[in-house]
Amino acid sequence: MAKRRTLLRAAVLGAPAAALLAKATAAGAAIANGDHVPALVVGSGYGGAVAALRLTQAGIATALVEMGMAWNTPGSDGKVFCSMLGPDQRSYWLRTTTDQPVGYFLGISANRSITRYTGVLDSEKFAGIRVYQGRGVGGGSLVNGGMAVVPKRDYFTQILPSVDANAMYSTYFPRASAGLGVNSIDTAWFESADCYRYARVSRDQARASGYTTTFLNNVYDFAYMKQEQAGTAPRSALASEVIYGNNYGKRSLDKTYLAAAAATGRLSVTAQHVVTAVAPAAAGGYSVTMNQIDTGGATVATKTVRADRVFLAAGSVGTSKLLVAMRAQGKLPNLPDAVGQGWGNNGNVMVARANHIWNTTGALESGMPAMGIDNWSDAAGPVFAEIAPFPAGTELWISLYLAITKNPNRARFTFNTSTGGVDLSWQTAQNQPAINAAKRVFDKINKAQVTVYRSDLFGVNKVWGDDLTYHPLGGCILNQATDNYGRLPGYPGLYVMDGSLIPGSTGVNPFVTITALAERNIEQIITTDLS
Ligand code: FAE
Repeated sequence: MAKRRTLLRAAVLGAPAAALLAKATAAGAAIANGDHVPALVVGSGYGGAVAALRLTQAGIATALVEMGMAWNTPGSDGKVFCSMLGPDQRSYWLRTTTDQPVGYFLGISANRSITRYTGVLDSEKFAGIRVYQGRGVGGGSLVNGGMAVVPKRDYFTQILPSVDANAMYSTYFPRASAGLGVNSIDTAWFESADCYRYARVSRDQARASGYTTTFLNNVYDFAYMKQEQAGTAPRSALASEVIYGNNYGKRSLDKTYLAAAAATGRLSVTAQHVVTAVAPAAAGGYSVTMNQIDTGGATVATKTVRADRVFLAAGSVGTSKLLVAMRAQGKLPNLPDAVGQGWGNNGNVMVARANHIWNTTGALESGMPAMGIDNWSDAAGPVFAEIAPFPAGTELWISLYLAITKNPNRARFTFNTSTGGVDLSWQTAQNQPAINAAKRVFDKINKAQVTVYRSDLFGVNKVWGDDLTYHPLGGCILNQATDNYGRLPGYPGLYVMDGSLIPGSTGVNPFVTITALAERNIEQIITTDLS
């Protein structure tokens, strides 16, 4: 335990640990066709990073395979990532136009042409929803807003009743927060900083309309942000950087869990490899097939390796799609029906309000949100609304929100025999409960403030951003599709580690829950299956 803490602290603070990750990711470390490894982790987001760290610390050589890029090499502009205001090929995963979550301005498309490239943000389109996901070594941590929110305990016990909440709140949430490098904003600084004027404006309006607001912890280094605001450090959060990556300041997983795993000397990281199949191997363990891709997305090699144990951490969508396809193709035929079911969007809906001309939100907006409106206790429509930035670099008189609601609707993944792909049954209309709940809050704020909705940002005359989610959850639910620790029944040594375990909703931004649950599960798995 002491060793674990030391490694994590070193990783959060240290550039040398990042260099070790670069070494673990170097071309020579990549997995080769025919390799036999003790443990293989598919995907390098929260679930994968926790698995990689705890397995390597337990002495197990671990191969991590990630479909996205390593994101450790600057482009011709000297930056690893592009900003929100100047999206280039680095922004999107294999698209020729951007697909911005707030895709319109004054009803006109704000998207632009880009070169097709394995960029860092995927907008994966299903019939009724666009699912935004990070692609690269670090998964969603590369692109997300860094908000590190522990779910409300009574809601956690509702969504995951088979999990001991005492253990979660006393051990695993604190462990996750420490490992992620979570920090709190200096509230006095918040009150004076130009870059949070937008949040103060929304807070004051919410409070004046009868709502409670709360500060949100983050993994972005707030001490660094202070330096950005003071003009003494290169800007990232204050240079409109978020969703396409942050060049500075953010403690993404490559700087925390993954760097600590690399520091053990037992981790290899193979980027730009898409896992396409997992099946029991005749010689024992699992045969894992993957396509190595170039930056245009074309397959340049196919590799098959054998792993004694496989930890699926490809995210809610990635893991669910892979398992549903493997069951349909007869490679993992005994997976239970529950695999592919129970998917939800964490009740996500976006909305914006137009402020009065005298109520400015400021030209400088930190890309990292620091405050939310907490109306979760409203039984008629619980809402936890993040006060989101709109960092356009100019005054726009806009208050933007990402509302997390308690939408009970769920969807399932099914294999499509004609396309060979996996479909998601979610229909846009299933998000109506989210709109209804958010509308209760924002109608009341608009009424009290004598303001109106913006109807030009999500389409023409469209108030609600209801066809997208940042928070895919479920598809392989704990204690239903897996046992109570993520083991897939009938397939010893095959585990699920990521957001697919969580039944469609956490009531808050999900990565702390995903990380803490992964910490709980991997501890049990190492103790009982690997010792
Ligand atoms: P995830 O982080 O998505 O990692 C899965 C990894 O697997 C990815 O790197 C994939 O590229 C990789 N992968 C998928 N399929 C394959 C395959 N077949 N072969 C190889 N690799 C594969 O999964 N959450 C918060 O709590 N706070 C926030 O502020 C926040 N803001 C967000 C903002 C944006 C723009 C987005 C997109 C998400 C945000 N989230 C936020 C959600 C959060 O990032 C997400 O819940 C977690 O990243 C999910 O973690 P997982 O480990 O499940």
